[in-house]
Amino acid sequence: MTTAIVLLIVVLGSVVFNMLSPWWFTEIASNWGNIDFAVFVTFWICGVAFILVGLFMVWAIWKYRRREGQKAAYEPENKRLEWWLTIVTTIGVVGMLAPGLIVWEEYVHVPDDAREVEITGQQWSWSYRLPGEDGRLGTVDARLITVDNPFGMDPDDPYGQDDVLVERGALHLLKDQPIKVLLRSKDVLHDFYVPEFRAKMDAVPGMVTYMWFTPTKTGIYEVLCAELCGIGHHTMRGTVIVDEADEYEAWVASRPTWGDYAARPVGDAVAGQAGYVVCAACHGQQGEGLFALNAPKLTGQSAWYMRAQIDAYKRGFRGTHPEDEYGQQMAPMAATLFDEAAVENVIAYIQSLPDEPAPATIEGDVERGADLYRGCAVCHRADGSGSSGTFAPRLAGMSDWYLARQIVLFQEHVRGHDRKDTLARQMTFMSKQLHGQDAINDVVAYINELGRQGRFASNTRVARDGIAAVTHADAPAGAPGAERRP
Ligand code: HEC
Ligand code: HEC
Ligand SMILES: [Cu+2]
Repeated sequence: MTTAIVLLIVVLGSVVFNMLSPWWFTEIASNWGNIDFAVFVTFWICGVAFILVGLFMVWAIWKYRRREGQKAAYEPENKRLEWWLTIVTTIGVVGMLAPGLIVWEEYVHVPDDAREVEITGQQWSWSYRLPGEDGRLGTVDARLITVDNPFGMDPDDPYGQDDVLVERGALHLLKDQPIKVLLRSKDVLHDFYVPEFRAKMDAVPGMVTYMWFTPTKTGIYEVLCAELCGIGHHTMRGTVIVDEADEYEAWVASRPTWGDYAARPVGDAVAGQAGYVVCAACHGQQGEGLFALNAPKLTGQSAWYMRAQIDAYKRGFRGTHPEDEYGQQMAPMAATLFDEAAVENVIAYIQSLPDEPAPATIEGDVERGADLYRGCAVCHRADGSGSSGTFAPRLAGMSDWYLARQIVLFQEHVRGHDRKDTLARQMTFMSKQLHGQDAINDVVAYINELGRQGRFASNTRVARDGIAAVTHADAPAGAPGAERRP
């Protein structure tokens, strides 16, 4: 009797829960309404079967409960009942499979007017490549990937020159324009998924997979990775913005092409010295950082990271939030570096300055810090030297008070307030693993320890992990990419 009541509660409870539950599909923003339809059909068929079987079991347990003097009858065969069950189950299974097959047929046939976008997954971020005016993506090769050629573009392919490269930040798409997504992965399995678009597909290292969809609503959408891809998997978010034509065209025009990447001026330290005069007022004559002016040490920081941060200030990702007191001092300074050459020159000068570990000002429990730092090491490396592969900067030997303050800014969404600033938002997820100021001090104290030991080579030329660990300058003869750089 108790069993029957418990079963009845389970059946009715499940139905009520599904009707009242706040967890439901997000509002759809693509053409794939029929994917929703296929899911609904499955949901209803399973739901009805679940209720019928559940109630039948409740009824059978109650009706045929044990009674004095009553014996069970043994009836192994019942042709009529078996026919009946076979037909009903077949209808149910066909009902669930058929819509899926019809939708899949559509899903694998890309319409002729679709535009291509290439999306590359890597631990733990997304990057994007759009064909330029010629409408054709240039060839890429994983063996050509270096710090200066993060997409592995073939420098000899003329189709690649006008390809628009989006290494960090948001992907913009044009509303009502069918998109064919080509998916690549640099390391392990990932899966590109925007819940509002419904469509998703695995990115598999060594091959190019595809899917298509048409965005139908303007808006800002979050990209998820739908394939468990390592310790930072939950932080592998991205941003897709669906625009009307005007905004879309303006965005495409504002992003650098491979031609721009390849033609990026080489920094001239001598020219940069004059530009650095302004910076020295706050960051110190030797780039050592001035605590009194809240300006961190810059020497020893990698070029790609300083370039990205100056860009972040220029684009308003940093230094615009009302609570970003110190960032607001830096933002107008970034604006004085008015072109790429000015940026590259001043970075080259900073890199020519001596790199001494910054003095430790923060104390904490180093042992506990070492424990906490284990989660950080997957991106910032065990020695705190940073990695261009994960876009995580060098921490060891840098101004500790600045690092501690940045962690708080990440936690409070001051740094990373803009949804397009995807990498700062990734750090927000990580920063929340440090509960309380003590934890922050402990981990920073451990980072100080790494800096004091100076156990890593200076970071100015640290290349992408794993793949092609050479930059053009360091490449030994015959190394992949060594002689192929434009
Ligand atoms: C008015 C003082 C001031 C001047 C001048 C200044 N900065 Fe800064 N800079 C700051 C402050 C303060 C921060 C830290 C902001 C924060 O805490 O969020 C900063 C941060 C930075 C960062 C980010 C470092 C990191 O690890 O994220 C870079 C890069 C940088 N400055 C480069 C420069 C360069 C290059 C110049 C010269 C063109 C310059 N700064 C001039 C005050 C200044
Ligand atoms: C999933 C990769 C990842 C992990 C794990 C991670 N970080 Fe970061 N971290 C980043 C990225 C990417 C940035 C640069 C953000 C940007 O470009 O704005 C960053 C930036 C930072 C900065 C700012 C440095 C500067 O010069 O401005 C600090 C401080 C920091 N991380 C500390 C930590 C600590 C402490 C942990 C461990 C609790 C950690 N990170 C774990 C990816 C990561
Ligand atoms: Cu992933």
